[in-house]
Amino acid sequence: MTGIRVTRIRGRTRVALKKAMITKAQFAAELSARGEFKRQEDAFRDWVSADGSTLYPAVGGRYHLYVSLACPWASRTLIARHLQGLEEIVGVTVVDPVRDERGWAFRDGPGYSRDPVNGFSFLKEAYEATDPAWDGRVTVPVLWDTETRRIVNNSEDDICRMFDGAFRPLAQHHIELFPNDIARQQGELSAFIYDQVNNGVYKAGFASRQRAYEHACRALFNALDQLELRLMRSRYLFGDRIVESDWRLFCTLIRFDIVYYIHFKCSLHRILDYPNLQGYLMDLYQQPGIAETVNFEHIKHHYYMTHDAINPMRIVPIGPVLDLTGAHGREKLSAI
Ligand SMILES: N[C@@H](CCC(=O)N[C@@H](CS)C(=O)NCC(=O)O)C(=O)O
Repeated sequence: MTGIRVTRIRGRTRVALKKAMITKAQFAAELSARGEFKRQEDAFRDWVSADGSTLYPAVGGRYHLYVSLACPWASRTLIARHLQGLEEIVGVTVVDPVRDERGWAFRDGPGYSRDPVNGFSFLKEAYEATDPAWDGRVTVPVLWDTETRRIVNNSEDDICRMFDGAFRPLAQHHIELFPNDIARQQGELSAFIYDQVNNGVYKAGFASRQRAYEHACRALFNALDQLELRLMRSRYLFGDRIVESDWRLFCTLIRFDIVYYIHFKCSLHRILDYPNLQGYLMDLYQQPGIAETVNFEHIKHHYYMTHDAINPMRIVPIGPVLDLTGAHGREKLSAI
């Protein structure tokens, strides 16, 4: 298919470019021929170890986390860091939520700052320092090693596991985010949530064809329907304990009504329309220290002002009004 259509109207030749060809898709390099968003793989997967068995021993003050508070993946690492009491052990720098074609940047602003560790202006400098030939998309989160001056890992799944595991001896307290007795079921549920929900909203939002969008969106709401049912009788995904899968789901739910419903057209229902998911979201939001990791200004400004293919005028909606601080009534499920 050329993307150019030639028609004859009253003897005159009319050449029309197909809209999809002249409109640049968001992250065009990660689109299939069918217009489906195919997320790039995480590139850096080295491991911090408690016992010094890798190049990166767990040492307080050595590693630094670069995050965006807008990003659901990065936010999960921030939550894991908080839950394990690693605030004094692993430093954090937050990037400017609004990103242009130069990628994530360090600037001073409300809730974000310049880079005190390396003095980088852009996060891509960390990628280039680690791999001079890097030409993929520069993403957050990044776990940086101040000693070897390179990225250890840019996969949020790995970083959460390291915070739960290798850093445990340094942690102020410990919450079991990956309990052994449910390892298999948790792995399966997390993979499902990743594919259908965490990445599902992106597959809907970045699709460049109607069919791809509808397919992703229906899969997403099918998954939300299943989770709504699961949470009808269970306070959290695995009973009364809050595990990593819950925080994984939380990071998408908290952005859903204010961003994904509108910006990514995930518009069959709001989370507010699901009584169990909404109560569960409020319950998690009200856990100690969690609301402090959520910055709605960063979230809204990032999505609405960064994806110019989706929202070229960069207008940030004033709503919706969310109240996540009221009574959620989920405690009663704990008593069962
Ligand atoms: N590591 C994550 C993806 C991380 C990611 O894509 N982060 C986004 C922010 S939410 C990012 O940094 N995007 C770069 C950009 O927008 O150019 C995964 O593979 O699931």
